[in-house]
Amino acid sequence: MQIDILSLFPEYFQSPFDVSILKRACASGILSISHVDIRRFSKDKHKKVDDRPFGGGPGMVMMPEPVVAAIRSVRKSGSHVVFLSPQGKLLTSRKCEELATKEHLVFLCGHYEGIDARAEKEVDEEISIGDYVLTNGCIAAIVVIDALSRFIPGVLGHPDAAFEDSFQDGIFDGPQYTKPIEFEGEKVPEVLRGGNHQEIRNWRLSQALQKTKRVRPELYAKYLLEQCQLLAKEEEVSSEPQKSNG
Ligand code: 4G0
Repeated sequence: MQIDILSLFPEYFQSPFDVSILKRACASGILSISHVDIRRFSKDKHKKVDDRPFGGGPGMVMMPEPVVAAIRSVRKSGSHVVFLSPQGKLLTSRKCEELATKEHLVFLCGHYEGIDARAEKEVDEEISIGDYVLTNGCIAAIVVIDALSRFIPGVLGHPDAAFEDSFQDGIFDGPQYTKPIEFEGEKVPEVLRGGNHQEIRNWRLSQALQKTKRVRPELYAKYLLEQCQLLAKEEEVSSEPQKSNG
């Protein structure tokens, strides 16, 4: 996958892609990340890229010319342009899965109070990583790229790993344990050491449901609803009259 990151601070992106899993993905060529400094596209002699909002208000707004020119400098047919903004659609695991199938992603990282509304015609999708404001969109872009990379084939060691993790089925994972068997008086639960895989699955599911219910009641409710709908569907299928050939 080719990724172009358009920002005012290319230096933000050095270390996150130079360690561990993302470093390997870049080195192997699965991921190819380039940086574009939006300031390069300023026509102003002082390389200005922002100005005060018409009508008044706090902060500065990014001017449309450099933003649009930066996007057009990398856009080709099949490009998908994502604008990171607290006013975008909330990022989900499903969205990451979908983004991971694109051939060319362009991330626009805004600064200040966002971008001139007329630059938004070059944007395909506005995404938020959560309901809070950051000083600029660079960290949001790093979050989205990290989360979607896990769904690109070859990035994780095991091809199913991303799909087996937390959130793919809408609830948390169960608690994990490794060595030692006893730590500060607390033992690894007996069931995990017993080797009965059905029992282990059931225990993990029950633990996961308890924690999800406690920490994220709305996720828990959604999960229960989906399970009910699945059951109802199975019921429908198994009670259908058999088709005859005559
Ligand atoms: C656009 C993303 C960009 C508009 C970017 C701010 C949080 C997120 C920015 C604004 C960001 C997020 C209207 C303040 C830059 N902050 N939650 N900051 N406004 O994904």
